[in-house]
Amino acid sequence: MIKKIFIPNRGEIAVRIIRACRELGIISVAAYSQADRTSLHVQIADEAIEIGPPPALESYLNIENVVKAAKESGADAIHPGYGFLAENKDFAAKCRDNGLIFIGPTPESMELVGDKVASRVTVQAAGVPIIPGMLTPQDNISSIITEAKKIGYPVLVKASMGGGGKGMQIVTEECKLKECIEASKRIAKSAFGDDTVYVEKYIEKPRHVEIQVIADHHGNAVHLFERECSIQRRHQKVIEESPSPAINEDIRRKMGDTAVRVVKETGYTNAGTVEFLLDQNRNFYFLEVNARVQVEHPVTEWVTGIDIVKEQIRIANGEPLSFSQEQIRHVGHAIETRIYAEDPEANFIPSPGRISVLREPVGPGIRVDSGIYEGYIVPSFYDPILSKLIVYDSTREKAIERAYSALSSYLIGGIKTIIPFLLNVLRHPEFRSGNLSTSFIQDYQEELFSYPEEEKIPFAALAAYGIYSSSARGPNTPGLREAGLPGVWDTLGGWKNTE
Ligand code: MV4
Repeated sequence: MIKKIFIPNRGEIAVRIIRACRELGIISVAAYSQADRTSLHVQIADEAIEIGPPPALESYLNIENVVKAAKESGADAIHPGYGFLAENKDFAAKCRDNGLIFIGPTPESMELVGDKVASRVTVQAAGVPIIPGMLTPQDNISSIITEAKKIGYPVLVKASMGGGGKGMQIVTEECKLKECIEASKRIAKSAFGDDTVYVEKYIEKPRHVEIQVIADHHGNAVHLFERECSIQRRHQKVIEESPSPAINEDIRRKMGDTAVRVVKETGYTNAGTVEFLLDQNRNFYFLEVNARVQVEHPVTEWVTGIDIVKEQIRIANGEPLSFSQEQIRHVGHAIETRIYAEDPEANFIPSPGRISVLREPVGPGIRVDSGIYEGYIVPSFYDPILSKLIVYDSTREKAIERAYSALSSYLIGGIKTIIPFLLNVLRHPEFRSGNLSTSFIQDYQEELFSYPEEEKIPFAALAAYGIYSSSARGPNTPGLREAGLPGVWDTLGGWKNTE
């Protein structure tokens, strides 16, 4: 029985895991780098252990330091969260070798699904639809040219070890293929140390639709329906939702069943995500498996009522799934907007610094998974995600309105965030009509990257609020109300007071 969980992660996901531990009566141990000594997850965990200097390679990514600290803490399990070591098979193996339960898949299944070529061969053999193209990469250029002719243009050249689209080259005619292959090889060699490439049919304006799956160690595997994740900027998701406006019950069932087949064929256990591309004719193609809990898991939790992190812990405890496929329903609509500390008016450069004012939205159908607090200093060493706003309502239209309203009242002062950009997406007519694709942001960048002056909360109001909010200035600072003035919050909407 797991009694203490070590969490070598940070920010909102560490806070999220700590909350699940608390609800299960399990002691949580926060691992933190020297840069995170004052972070929220360190403050709310039952215990905390420093694991190294600020650079991730010397702390959150340092397998020796993490395993050593986990053993010293007396933990019997490790929840890796997402990012850092979450999909590192050597780390998962090291945990097992040191008698620590890794809350995630086995190292063997992690290795299989982590190898994009091997996993494509495995799932194709099981009848899972993959993108038409080369099943296994060939090294000589002439075989790639022959294959491209068979596939038919446009084709896409991809790096075998690629991730996040690095090295991808769209080729519309044969005369361009050779130079594109060479370009892709150069990029792949420098980025991944491996210049193996392959070619497949280019799917124009696809949607990214993924299926949440979860499997125990007793042969049970289920899916928790889909998430639409097409709103991405440079392969970074910014808005996710469930259900997808693009699929009906028939496609939902087929994609879900296919995802479960992938899980069973690869021997995958615990929570994972099977990614698909959906083309404009609603055909879906297997992309890859993400062997971790995803940033966007809360949208699935809301429409199914299932706590995915708790279920992960139960499975790691050797328990069977708490539900059968027949018992899982999806009701309503959930939308997640990721709040990044980036300046959308300066090409999304990171915006670290002190949060002088924080008012997180509250109200019916509003969840904020947050890793920040008023007065917190956002460090510059790590991924700039601050929090996630997840809203729920009975229909997509209502959920969009709720997301827009909640986001409009989400106040983070002292640093820049992408909230103005997210508001632009939420009010864009093509988003509201559900016409999404992975090129959405690129297609509408003119409108999405423009920020009308009249819509900005005047800095004076923020500064005034900074005076007003006692937590930012000490208990005796006169507030606006005490001075007989309407507080900025009297005029802008409902907030939870973080004091
Ligand atoms: C594709 C594609 C179109 N056709 N493959 C991008 C990174 C990796 N996840 C796979 N990606 C794509 N593969 C074919 N044959 C378009 C993309 C793609 C994409 C996919 C999912 C989410 C966002 C994307 C953004 C750009 C391109």
